[in-house]
Amino acid sequence: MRTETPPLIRLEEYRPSDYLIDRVDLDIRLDPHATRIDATLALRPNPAGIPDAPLNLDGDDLHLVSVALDGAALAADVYTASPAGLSLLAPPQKPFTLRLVTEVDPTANTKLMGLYRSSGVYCTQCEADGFRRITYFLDRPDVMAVYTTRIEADRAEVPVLLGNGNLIESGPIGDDRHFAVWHDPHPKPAYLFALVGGRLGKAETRFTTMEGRPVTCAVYVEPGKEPRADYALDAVIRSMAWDETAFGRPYDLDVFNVVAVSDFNMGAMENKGLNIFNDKYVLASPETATDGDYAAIEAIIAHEYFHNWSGNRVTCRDWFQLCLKEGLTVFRDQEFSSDMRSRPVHRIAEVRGLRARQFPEDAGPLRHPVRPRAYAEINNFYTATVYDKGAEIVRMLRTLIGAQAFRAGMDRYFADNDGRAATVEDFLSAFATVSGRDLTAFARWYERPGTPRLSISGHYDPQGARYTLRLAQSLPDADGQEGPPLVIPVALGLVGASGPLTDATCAPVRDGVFVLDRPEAEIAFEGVTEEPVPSVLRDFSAPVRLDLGLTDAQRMRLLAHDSDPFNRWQAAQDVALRLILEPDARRMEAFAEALGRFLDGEALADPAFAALVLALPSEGEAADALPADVDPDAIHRARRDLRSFLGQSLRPRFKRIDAALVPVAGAPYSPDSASAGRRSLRNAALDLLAAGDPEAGAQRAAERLADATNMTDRLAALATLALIPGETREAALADFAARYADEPLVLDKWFAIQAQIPEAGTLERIRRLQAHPAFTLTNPNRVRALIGSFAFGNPTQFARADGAGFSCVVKTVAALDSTNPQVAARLLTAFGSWRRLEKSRAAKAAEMLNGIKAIPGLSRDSADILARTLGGG
Ligand code: B3K
Ligand code: ZN
Repeated sequence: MRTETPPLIRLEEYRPSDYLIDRVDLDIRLDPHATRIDATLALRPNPAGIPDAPLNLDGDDLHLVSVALDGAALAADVYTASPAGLSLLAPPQKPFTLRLVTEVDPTANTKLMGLYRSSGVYCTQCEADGFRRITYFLDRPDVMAVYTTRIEADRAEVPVLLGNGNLIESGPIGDDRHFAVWHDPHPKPAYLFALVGGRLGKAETRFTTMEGRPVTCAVYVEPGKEPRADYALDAVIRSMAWDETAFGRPYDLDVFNVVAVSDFNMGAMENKGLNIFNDKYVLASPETATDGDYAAIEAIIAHEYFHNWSGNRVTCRDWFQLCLKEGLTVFRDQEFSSDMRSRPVHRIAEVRGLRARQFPEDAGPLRHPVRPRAYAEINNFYTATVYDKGAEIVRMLRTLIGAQAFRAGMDRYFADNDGRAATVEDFLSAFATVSGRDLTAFARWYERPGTPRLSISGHYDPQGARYTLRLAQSLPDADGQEGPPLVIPVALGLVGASGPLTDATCAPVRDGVFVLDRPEAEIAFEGVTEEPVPSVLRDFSAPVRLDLGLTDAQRMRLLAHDSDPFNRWQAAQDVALRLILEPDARRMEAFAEALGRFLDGEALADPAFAALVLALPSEGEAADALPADVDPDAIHRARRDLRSFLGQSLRPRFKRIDAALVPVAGAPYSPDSASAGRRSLRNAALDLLAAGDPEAGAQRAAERLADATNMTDRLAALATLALIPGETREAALADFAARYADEPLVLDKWFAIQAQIPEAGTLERIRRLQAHPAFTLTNPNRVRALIGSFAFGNPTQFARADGAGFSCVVKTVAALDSTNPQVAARLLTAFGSWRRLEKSRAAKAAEMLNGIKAIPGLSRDSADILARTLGGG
């Protein structure tokens, strides 16, 4: 059997469901191997559907025990049932109930979709289509029901029973068993259903909403780890307060529960009132979590909480509208984090993420519009494009119509669509209504794949004191033809020799923003008394690639004098990127001098920002900037040489920074962004010093490792040391493993650091690590830590010229595909840029990919990624 290209589901074929489900009553008896689900569904024909149509319920790997219609067992000739579905051939054309009893084995569920067990804890994951692995259902987001869930279990094995909504009843059954009944009054699609049962400890607090509703908030974790839940719990409270102030959105149940589990396919899930999290994004202590982990926990707690309105109260009509909840919710969590931390620093981090993940996706065979038009496997569309470019579209919308109209539009969207399953059109129409704008052309951002190019050239006329900018946009379609223009908000300004030229005026530029809605435009600034440097796309006002042919000197003027922090950072990045792609000794020296001046001037005033300026563009970003024939080794060498040069020539500065930022002895660790910023600058200095002088660097990093009082500094030192081959490194790695042998999340970091070492020996190291007793394919975090970090974070070794790196990843995909296809398919996306590699590497990649094609019974998840990766241009 050869892998077939899976069939496509298309947006244009959307039809309302022929039947609706108003109420779902579940009675679930938890058992490790035979959990019984007794489901009563209150159904009725949908007036918007086709009358007399058969009722086709979805199923996936289900075992049917019994089925009854309005209380009577069904005759065998009126329905068909299989593990993949149940159909009633002639259902009643009036409201009716269907009672379905199914049985599932949560322990055998390795896909981690539907009901499964993670370290003995029962939990569920239903998005996108996991509910059909629990009972037969109309498993589509536009079928919304009110759920009541009774859960029963052995009291000793499963002391905690959690469901969606509010707890309405609970109690013992005999000596050994107990039950809990949860009722969720808010109609919801099946993908938001959840239950949890297990032995869990909790951290708990109360919050009173702006409407005066008292809410009990709890974070449930493995017993003994309760103190590590405090930061997540605090983030819950801050998220609740922020959504009230920033968007006027209060919480709407009496309880809000978060549960951390250790086997989870992604980051977290926004089930109504019962968010389930990968424990990586909940558990934090200074000894085990880095500043980055704290920031991610805060962001993801916020993200899932914000879904309560953007996703749950207003959900998606179909999965094509996924960006409606994901893009919007990413935008909301970004705003939250920006308010909690430094806004410019956070914006830079967002854009780095977008460029690292979304730009390459948009330039490769897996590219798709933010609202895809067709999919074979929806779980493969939880992508950087849907999430991060989706968020950029919302951000552009706010820039275009202004913050006030944006807020009014959001209010309108929530009011008009509350309790409904909405579309992108519903979203845009709310903003069109409140702003009076026609957003038809703007909507093209949702439809057109690819990253637009924005080319800018400037001309200065000293006599007329006029500066003219020509802007042109380009985004060819698949056939190479230029498509209809996008609406691009371009934030810009002019910068003189000693600062922004505030007297220059340009009529079409309002509030610092020019809206480019044609293929090209020319704008003129008047009153320009000196030759300026244009600062374009301030704050990264649109997700485009910018061609702005500035000289290094002009860019260094922006670094020194622009009022926009984003473009100050961008200017240094642009110079560094060019130095990686076209190394040049003289320009390197000039860059080091400019960086030196920058560091002398203000490194210590905003350490987090300074650390970002020192973080050179990644190897991936350099590869992404090349048209084709990417040689990862050449990029790596050039970047290493640049780092080494900067480390040597700025050595006294880095030593000063290092000394100035020594933590106060005995001061307790705090994850706040100012403290984190100081650590990040000091660790960046350490890293560049080591790049300049590896021998001394290894020594210094080993000392830092020994002195570190928190995981941030310890891991940074280990990462620095990991780049310097030798005994010191190996000893440090061994120490680290011994010290954290009982800390799975820290061991993940240990696996990940080693997987990213850019040396030929890494593949052999990975083989050894695969045989390490702590390595397992059943835990997604572990697989991502070792194999994911290698595939996505080690460009030279993954794309080794001999193909052995590709082979290692492909073998893992093959080994994992039948047990956990979602994680396997995600690993496979590491091949997304294979066509852009130089020819011999590309040939190896193609050979490996074609090899997987022959695997019998390859999952739809992997087959879909494979077909698109090999097929698309
Ligand atoms: N909505 C979930 C992601 C579900 C992924 C399904 N394959 C988490 C989030 O984005 O908030
Ligand atoms: Zn989300």
